[in-house]
Amino acid sequence: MATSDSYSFSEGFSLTFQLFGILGKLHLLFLTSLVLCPQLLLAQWNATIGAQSDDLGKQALAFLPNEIWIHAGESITWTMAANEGHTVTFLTSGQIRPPFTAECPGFSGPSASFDGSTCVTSGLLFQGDKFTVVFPVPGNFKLVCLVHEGMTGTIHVLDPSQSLPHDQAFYDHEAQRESADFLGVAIAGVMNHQHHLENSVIAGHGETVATGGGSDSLSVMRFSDQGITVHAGDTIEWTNDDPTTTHTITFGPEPQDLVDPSSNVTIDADGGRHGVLNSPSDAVHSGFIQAAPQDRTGLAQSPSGVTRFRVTFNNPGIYPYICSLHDVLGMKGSVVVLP
Ligand SMILES: [Cu+2]
Repeated sequence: MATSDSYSFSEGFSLTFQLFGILGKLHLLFLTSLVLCPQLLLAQWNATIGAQSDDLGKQALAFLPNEIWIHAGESITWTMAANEGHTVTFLTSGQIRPPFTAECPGFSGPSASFDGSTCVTSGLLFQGDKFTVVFPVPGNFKLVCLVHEGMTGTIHVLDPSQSLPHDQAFYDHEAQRESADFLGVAIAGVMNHQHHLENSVIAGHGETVATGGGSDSLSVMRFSDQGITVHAGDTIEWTNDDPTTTHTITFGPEPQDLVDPSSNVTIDADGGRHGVLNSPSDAVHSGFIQAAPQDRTGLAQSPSGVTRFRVTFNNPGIYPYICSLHDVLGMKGSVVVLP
């Protein structure tokens, strides 16, 4: 028994030794191949979507960063860092932009590969969600968010023989710097600066900026005067100052149709929408209040935006209201109507 045991031991030792030898050779082969063919070292890149203030009121509608250079065959993983929903979407060249609810017809999956021939989209992403896209062929690909029209970027996919201008640390730094720039904007000043008319409320404020890769916006998802006081018979005017983000002014329950105004809304001579409330139990919904999209030469111009909503309060009371799109981010207010 003892002899047999020692025989097995030495045999096992010898096998283990041989295994180490093979692994060592494989390791050396792997390292050699990396030196000769660096493209075998496929990088996995990371980027962030969105940034927000602690109170969720300031939302950076941005890919951070929005321009990345990678090698063909590599992938990028985007991670959501905001409560406002976004998509990671690559449309094909010239494709009509679909509504975010339609996504890319035929496409589904938690991860994707984009070579420019078939539309790819993440679907609506929220805080903490991730989406990875592999880019198998060289090309320059536009990145968009289907929810926010001014939120774009570019992915430059180079042949592996070409060198990349930046590393992951550079992109991490860019993302942090851009995010800090957005969230550092003093919104109280911005909102108050334009809040100069009596009985007027700014319903959201925004600023759009560009980089070499695309455009980003800061959206302030707040009403400038969250507790305004007026007298019976007065009219309050809400104005959306944001160039890209839509808001609503909604008294009473949220309607099924958020896009269109409720049937008790009329149109003023200047195009602003107008509702009348006789008691705090009445309901009225502005529909989407938003700026006109940017015009493009060679295409039909877009109609002027409906940027204003007015409500006349006939009787005293406390009238709470929300933006039905951004109430989850805290975009709420109330009107106190005195006799
Ligand atoms: Cu809103």
